[in-house]
Amino acid sequence: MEKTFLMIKPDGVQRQLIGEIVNRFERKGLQLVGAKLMSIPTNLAEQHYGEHKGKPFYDELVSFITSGPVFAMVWQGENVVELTRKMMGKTNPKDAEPGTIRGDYSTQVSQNIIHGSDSLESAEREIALFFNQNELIKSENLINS
Ligand code: DAT
Ligand code: MG
Repeated sequence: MEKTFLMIKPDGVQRQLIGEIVNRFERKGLQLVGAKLMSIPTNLAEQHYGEHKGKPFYDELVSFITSGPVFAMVWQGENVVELTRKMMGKTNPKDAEPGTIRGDYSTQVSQNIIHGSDSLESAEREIALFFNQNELIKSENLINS
């Protein structure tokens, strides 16, 4: 079954939106298979956002994502990468539709509440960066899979 990496960023944690956001994915019928509240060390932030190194917003991005606790999660479901990107909304909350997470809770691209993997390849890479295999629930141990 397909998996993706989702992370509530420091702004979302600080604004106490963890429950609200988790609720959306649960109601949709996706399966949570790993989660932790954590602080991101700078070297992990740099690996996670490596594709953006050299861009004008890179330094701000790394300092923002390390500025406070994040809620890192792995979710599983059919077509979960594309589906959760849709539920998150466009990168810039100004372009994100109402009803999406970014569309509903954010106004600024630099504080857009949530990260989600954008492809199967990045999902695999990001899950491995943030979680050990033994921190994830195996499919055979899920009741409704
Ligand atoms: P996404 O998070 O939708 O995958 P991305 O990978 O292009 O978007 O960028 C990663 C993060 O970087 C994004 O969530 C917010 C920040 N960012 C992107 N473009 C930006 C910009 N033009 N100015 C400031 N921050 C930006
Ligand atoms: Mg991205």
